[in-house]
Amino acid sequence: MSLKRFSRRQFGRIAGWSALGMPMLSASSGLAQSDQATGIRNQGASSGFPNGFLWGTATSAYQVEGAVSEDGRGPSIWDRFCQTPGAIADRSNGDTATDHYRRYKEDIQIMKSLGTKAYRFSVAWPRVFPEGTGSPNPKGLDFYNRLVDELSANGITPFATLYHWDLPQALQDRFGGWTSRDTSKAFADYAAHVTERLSDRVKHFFTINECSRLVHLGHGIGADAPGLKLPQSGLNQVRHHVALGHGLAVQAIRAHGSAATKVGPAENAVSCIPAIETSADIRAAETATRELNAGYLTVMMEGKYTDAYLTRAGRDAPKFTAEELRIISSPIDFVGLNVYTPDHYVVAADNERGFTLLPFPPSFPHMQAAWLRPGPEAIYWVPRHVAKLWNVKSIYITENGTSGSDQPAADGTVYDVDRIMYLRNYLTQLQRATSEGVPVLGYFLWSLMDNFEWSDGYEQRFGIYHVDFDSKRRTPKLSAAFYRETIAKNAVA
Ligand code: GBH
Repeated sequence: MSLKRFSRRQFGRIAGWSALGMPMLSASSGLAQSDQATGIRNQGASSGFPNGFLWGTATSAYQVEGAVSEDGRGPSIWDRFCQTPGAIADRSNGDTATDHYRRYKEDIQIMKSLGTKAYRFSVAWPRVFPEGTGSPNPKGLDFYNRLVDELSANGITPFATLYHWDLPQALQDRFGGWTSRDTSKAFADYAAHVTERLSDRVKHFFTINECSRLVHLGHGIGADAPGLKLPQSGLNQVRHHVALGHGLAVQAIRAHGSAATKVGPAENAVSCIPAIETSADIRAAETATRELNAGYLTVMMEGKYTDAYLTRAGRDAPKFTAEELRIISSPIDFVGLNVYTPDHYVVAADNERGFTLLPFPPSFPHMQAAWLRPGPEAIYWVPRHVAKLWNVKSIYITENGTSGSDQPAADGTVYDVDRIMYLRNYLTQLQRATSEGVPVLGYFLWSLMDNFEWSDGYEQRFGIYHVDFDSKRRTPKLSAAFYRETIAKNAVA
């Protein structure tokens, strides 16, 4: 559907742009505009993204839905974790979040007003199986049926993530969650159930969001649910079970989905950036990418743990079978990559590993969140490394974005030029990637709107729409206008 079908007033009202006082777009803005006087071309064809590049936004169930006791949903490990004193910065939880469960229609109009053609959401396992396994709760899937139908009716393609960290608490209690391979199997059964019912309309499924974070923060340092601090051997075993869960789910989705169903992971790969663009540093960064993701993307793509990974783990290495490695490396259709920050700048080195990871100097800048160092070239290098290392032909950027200080100005608007700075630089690097042939097919901005930011509660706002968490009112930030303009031009605005 084109923007032209709305009158300016209608469009402004739906999108909330009038509140922002934003001038509306000219009718067809796909073309390069040039300054008559200077002849300088602004955003010419050479700066554009490929035709059909898929622009979207992303959210996850526990971060936006709220309605945690509605329609038979069972508790998740995040409901429980939020009750732990000191776990959440502002002592909040996702009980109401952004109330997306009830306001999804309004949110879909927001997506539409941005011009996005795709939406990545996650399915809450405890809505579908309140006890994790056993009898499904039909009302749980009803919500996703309504959501998917409403998206389709508005010309927005649904991309579903099956696990964005909200494990049914019952599985934590029964099996110790991901410390047991019973959870990997339960995940596959749940994945089969969901794909059987949604894959007539949903063609793209992501298995697990960011294995690395749920393993390390959830089971290593205890900063995320379930809040465990396992010894290295236990942690390595959890990592293996999570990878196994991914592989079993890939097989279940293939077996139960309609013919056109496509599946892949959504991973926050450890990002390794060549310090200087020399062939030696680039090679070193590739090697580092393969090694530092050994328990995640590398084993999924290669079906084996690298020798260096197993040697380093020594006696703490995970226990696994050859059959499990085959399952973990079941063929996938695409790789989803969440890219936020450069994890390491890398130089070539004459050592056993072939690389050295450089420390970040204290003056290296960061965004509102201390962990989020802006390094726009990460979104160029991560997909390039993944495409090159494993000959991947289809990549989606499944998340990218930043939190900001986001203080509304006197007129109520958030003029988030910090977020615009961040997005503009990352998208410029992404455009470099696509123009060089790195096969990135689409981009999902994190996030559509401010939401429950895990252990940071509501203190970190990642949305391009501001949410007033009392009234749940959504208001576009200036970055929403930036994104809308970028989408309309199919080039960085
Ligand atoms: C993603 O994680 C998540 O998928 C998404 O749900 C989340 O809202 C979004 O990004 C924004 O955070 O221990 O303090 O050093 C992002 C990757 C990697 C970010 C680990 C936080 C550690 C923070 N995360 N990182 S800290």
